Amino acid sequence: MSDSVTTPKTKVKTKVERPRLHKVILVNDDYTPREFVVTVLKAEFRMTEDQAYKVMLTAHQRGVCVVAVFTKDVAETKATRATDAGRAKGYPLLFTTEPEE
Ligand code: TYC
Repeated sequence: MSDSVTTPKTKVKTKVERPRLHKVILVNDDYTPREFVVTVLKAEFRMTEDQAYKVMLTAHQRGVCVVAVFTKDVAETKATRATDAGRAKGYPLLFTTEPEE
């Protein structure tokens, strides 16, 4: 055995990043009653009446409104549950998700 010293060819660089957060977006439609949208926002996103009303109104006026941000799994679960709550009543209410920049 020789006494040769070897230099590692690769460097291990540890990189820890926060998981990207995902936005839950409320999409406006012409059929879901305003009050029902508010009820769903309060139930699924733990909003107060005031907060829920403002989000509903923003979506109503602008077409969409960001409801909140969560990790991917939580955002997708909440968006699905909230959309299903509308579907159960026959409404086209829609919540989508998208990654934050
Ligand atoms: N535009 C609906 C109405 O006039 C109310 C509404 C608001 C529906 C926001 C969906 O995301 C929504 N009854």
